[in-house]
Amino acid sequence: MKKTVRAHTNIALIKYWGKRDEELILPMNSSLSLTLDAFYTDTSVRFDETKTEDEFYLNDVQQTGSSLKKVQVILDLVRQQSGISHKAVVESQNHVPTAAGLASSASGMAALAGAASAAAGLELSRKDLSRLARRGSGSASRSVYGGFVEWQKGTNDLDSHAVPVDDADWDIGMLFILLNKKEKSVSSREGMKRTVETSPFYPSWVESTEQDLIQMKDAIQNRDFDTIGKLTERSALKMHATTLGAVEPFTYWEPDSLVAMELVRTLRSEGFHCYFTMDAGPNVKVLCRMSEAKELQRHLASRFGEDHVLLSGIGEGLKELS
Ligand code: FM0
Repeated sequence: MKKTVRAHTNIALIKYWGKRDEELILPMNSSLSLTLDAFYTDTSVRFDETKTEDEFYLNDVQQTGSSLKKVQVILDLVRQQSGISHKAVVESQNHVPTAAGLASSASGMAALAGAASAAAGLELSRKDLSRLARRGSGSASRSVYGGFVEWQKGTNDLDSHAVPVDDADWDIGMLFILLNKKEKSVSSREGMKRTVETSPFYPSWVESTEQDLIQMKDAIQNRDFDTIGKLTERSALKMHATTLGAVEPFTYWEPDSLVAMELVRTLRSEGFHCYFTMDAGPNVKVLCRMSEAKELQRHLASRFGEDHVLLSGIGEGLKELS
């Protein structure tokens, strides 16, 4: 049985940064994200008794090495849970603009968890899909749901999963300023590990994030956009601050990242409702009001170029396509 599932990417407003268990992918802190409709992954899986090895095709190109290994983490868990021993054929189409340099592991691993479990005949709850996606990539646990989503760090494998917070269907969008398509030099996996192990700033990150998350959920409940925005910027800046204290120190910022953040501040002083965030790369994402997004996009594009500023609305959770 071949199953195809679509998952959208998500961007964290309160970041996940650091693991307490690397194999189970249990995080040090809970996080909260927004699922977006512009970027997504469609993945098909079938278990095939005639195959002697797992095969993984990404945008029609067969993958080997670490890319295949990450997929096999999920396939092996699904085989364990279902009792199926056959190898699998996995075909993924990433609908992320090729030059974007945006992480696709969140949508990729969520779509894979959905398709592999369905192809094996497992009828997993959303909670168990989130737990399964988490084992592929922490951020993928959140792409199971649409809108605002919290990944509760939990106490163990069973209770560390995402929960829906709000459908975000109230004048919210996100702009992506694409600055660089180069491979990141420090992956998020390696970067967070180094930070946990060596940065003296890390304990304050964990401690203060707990408060930020409580305030964020309050602000979402009150639909208080500016408080959501301020907390979003604060979480991103604090996360990036921890990397400067690591040994060896590193940063994902590039000169243009600073230019973009400053432009967002300037536009805000001119009356726009806009707030930046950044992940494990130089691109800057801008939380904004959908009603102001087109105009903001024009301002940002006049500095960074039309092809470099993309707009997204709010996305939905995992969806079985066939
Ligand atoms: O998304 O090692 O999920 O909360 O994007 O695969 O569990 O790729 F900015 C960093 C995402 C980290 C913040 O890390 O790591 C966020 C980040 P994995 P991910």
